[in-house]
Amino acid sequence: MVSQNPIKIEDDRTGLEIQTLRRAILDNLFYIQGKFPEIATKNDFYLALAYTIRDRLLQRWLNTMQTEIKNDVKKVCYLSAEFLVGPHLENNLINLGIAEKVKQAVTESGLNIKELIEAEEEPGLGNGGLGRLAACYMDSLSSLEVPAIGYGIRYEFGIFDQEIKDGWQVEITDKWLQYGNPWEIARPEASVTVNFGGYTEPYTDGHNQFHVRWVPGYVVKGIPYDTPITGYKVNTVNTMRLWRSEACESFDFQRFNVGDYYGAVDDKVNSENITKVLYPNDEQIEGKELRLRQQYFFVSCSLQDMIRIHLLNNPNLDNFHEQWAVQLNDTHPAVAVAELMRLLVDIYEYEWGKAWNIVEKTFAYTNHTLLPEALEKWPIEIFGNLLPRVLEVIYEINRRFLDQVRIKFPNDDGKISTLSIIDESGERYVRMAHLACIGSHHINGVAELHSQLVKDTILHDFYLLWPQKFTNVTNGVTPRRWMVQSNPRLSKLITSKIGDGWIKNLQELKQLERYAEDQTFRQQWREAKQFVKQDLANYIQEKVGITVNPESLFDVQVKRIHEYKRQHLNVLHIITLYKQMKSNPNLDVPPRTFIFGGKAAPGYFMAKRIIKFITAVGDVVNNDGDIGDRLKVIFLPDYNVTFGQRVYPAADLSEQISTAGKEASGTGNMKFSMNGALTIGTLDGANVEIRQEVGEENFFLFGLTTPEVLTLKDQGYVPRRYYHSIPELKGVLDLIASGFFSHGDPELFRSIVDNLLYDDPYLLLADYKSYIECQEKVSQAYKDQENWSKMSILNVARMGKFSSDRSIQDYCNNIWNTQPVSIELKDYVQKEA
Ligand code: NBX
Repeated sequence: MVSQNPIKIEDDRTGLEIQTLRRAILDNLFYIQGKFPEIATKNDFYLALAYTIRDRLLQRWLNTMQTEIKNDVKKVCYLSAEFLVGPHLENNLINLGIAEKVKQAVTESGLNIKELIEAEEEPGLGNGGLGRLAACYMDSLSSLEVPAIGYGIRYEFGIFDQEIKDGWQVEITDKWLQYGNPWEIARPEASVTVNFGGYTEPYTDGHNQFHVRWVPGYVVKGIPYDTPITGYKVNTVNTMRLWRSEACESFDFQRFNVGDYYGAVDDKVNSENITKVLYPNDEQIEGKELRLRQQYFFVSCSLQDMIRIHLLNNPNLDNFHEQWAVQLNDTHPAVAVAELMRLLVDIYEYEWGKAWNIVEKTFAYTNHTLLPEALEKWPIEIFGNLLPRVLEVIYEINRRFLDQVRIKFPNDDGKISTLSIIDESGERYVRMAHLACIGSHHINGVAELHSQLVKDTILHDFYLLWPQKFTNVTNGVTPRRWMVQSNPRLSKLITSKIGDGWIKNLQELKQLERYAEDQTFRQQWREAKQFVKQDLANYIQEKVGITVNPESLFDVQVKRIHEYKRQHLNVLHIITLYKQMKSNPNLDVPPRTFIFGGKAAPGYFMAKRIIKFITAVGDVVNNDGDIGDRLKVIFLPDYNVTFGQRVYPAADLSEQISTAGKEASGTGNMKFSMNGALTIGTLDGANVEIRQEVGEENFFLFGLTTPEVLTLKDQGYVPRRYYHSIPELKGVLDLIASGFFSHGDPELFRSIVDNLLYDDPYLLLADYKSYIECQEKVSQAYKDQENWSKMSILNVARMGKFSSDRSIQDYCNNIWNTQPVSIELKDYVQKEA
């Protein structure tokens, strides 16, 4: 090969001069989109700009990959079935530190940067908190220069788009890829194959060694698609590597040759189905075989990929655990424990004990839920038919594990049955959390309270066995996306006082505390809030055609719709307030706008009915002339990352009202508070720690504590007692039951009312009084705007702990034992032939 000019980090192609940027946008429009500006669509311009930005991060990206492979440093692998990354363009502009220049170039080209940013379709590759957490962690890993790969699934259809028709949720297919994805690069050369079905058979090799061979029923190909994850103002650009499934040609051809054309096509369809669609259930398992296929597919692809990369620099896999820290994001990838054993023992011919030693030191497991209905378990039948060899490996892991249990707890059959990977209490199941615990060196919950409950309840017997494995890492969120990007006004105001160090080190926000006493600053603080509230009011007008008062208290609850999150408790308060206003027109409370957003799992009856309940109450309240703009109830359809960026900054009040002990952590709670909203919340999940940090006087606390919830349930909870003893509550429930919010139809919300009166598993009625009283305090407090601003400033000033940078630092120090590596930028020079 001949020597060539180097590919420079910046040159006439990739430079950052305004003219160079303008030329690049035009070039990409022409050479990639094949369009002149005259006929280009908004999406064409967006793509042209996106490619322009991608070109400007490629050197950093490739240098990061090369450094990590060459230096053979320990890498973090975040294994997650979901990555809810949100739109890339603006985030990359901010992280690369080129937002201003690019804006200028775009504007001078006669384009509107805001419009182009908004043209990006967000990749909805997750359900909610768990998937979004993975995205915040990827941002922090890069920003902290920790070598990392995020491995997951490239769903062709992500979380459904939500429309509201006649007040009900309607699901629409999410076609995020239809106009092209400029951020990903396919790497078909790094494809791998994954076995499914078939049977196993023993054999002895040439050295008389006994082995097992898996003869698969069919084989699927996994193709990696890489997306760059930039860090904030560092050279590190890590990779998110998502797998797409495809049929293996070789298998097609076998059938093709015998004339079974449709059979061959069938294989293709079945193989490609694996990564077709994200399961839209959160906190509710669906024991569908296809879901297990998804899990095993991406786990096997990812482990094979790690092994391939490892063997580029190492003679064997003996030191695999010294080079890779693999984090299991909940149990969705827990089959990795058995799969790595299988690869080591069957393919690389490791002796079992030696292989297990590697496996145990490789994995760590994060638990995200205590809800029994969310704990993954697979019927043995399904598991064994789909993954016969993996099930054998699990049996052997279990056999050896139970021998250990017998030593620790002699003659205790109870312990055997509670700890076993196999649930044998009825139909037999594989318990994925047990596999994850046994195969991991650390197990963590996602907030202090949650980690304690993990030890006390669902994994109690594992805790007795291995107390040293258990730890806590409180969740965090990235201040780049959730402050700098979503709330530029507030961010600039903060920076004008304390400099911009807080963006990398969120604890520096502490310096804001003294400005809480500064009247001029408080005024500026309110102006920043008012600006985004007006913006949201305009958006509401445009989206749902309702005029809201931008001066009213914006009371916001956005999150997945779930009974344990108690959106319907919020509605009980709205109805209470409505009734009070109707009977006392002069009631002295500040006007409020209640804003809801969130998707319900398509098969979750109660969640869907709660959406209808919210919109129905809104229909009555919003159209009541006596009420005017003192009370509005808005359900904004299609809550997603993009909409989150709009709503968190505009909130005055953040609703974090789950039943104590049910929300593992919550992360929306953090996003609100770091944007200056005050929280009304229970002592649940990370609320406990947020309140600790911001100070109890700056947090609206209500409701039962976790021990009180448990005691009340133990004693036999009778919700009707509350109904009969609290006249206000009775009035509210009777009004709903009368059909007042359903055009006289008492049936529509009967399921909600009856559920509350006769079961109320999430204790709404028990917490009602305390919630209403607390809301009255909120109303009183809002009247004193000066003091409200002080509380708001103190909230932001004290949120340093909840940066995902702190969480990632905790993982690095206490679980992964990994170090940052700074990336040196080098022009790429081709070697002489
Ligand atoms: O994970 C959430 C918890 O509910 C939150 O409290 C927590 O803050 C967050 C991050 O730790 N869990 C969650 O979002 N789960 C899912 O989305 C989910 C998705 C699929 C599934 C089960 C749960 N099969």
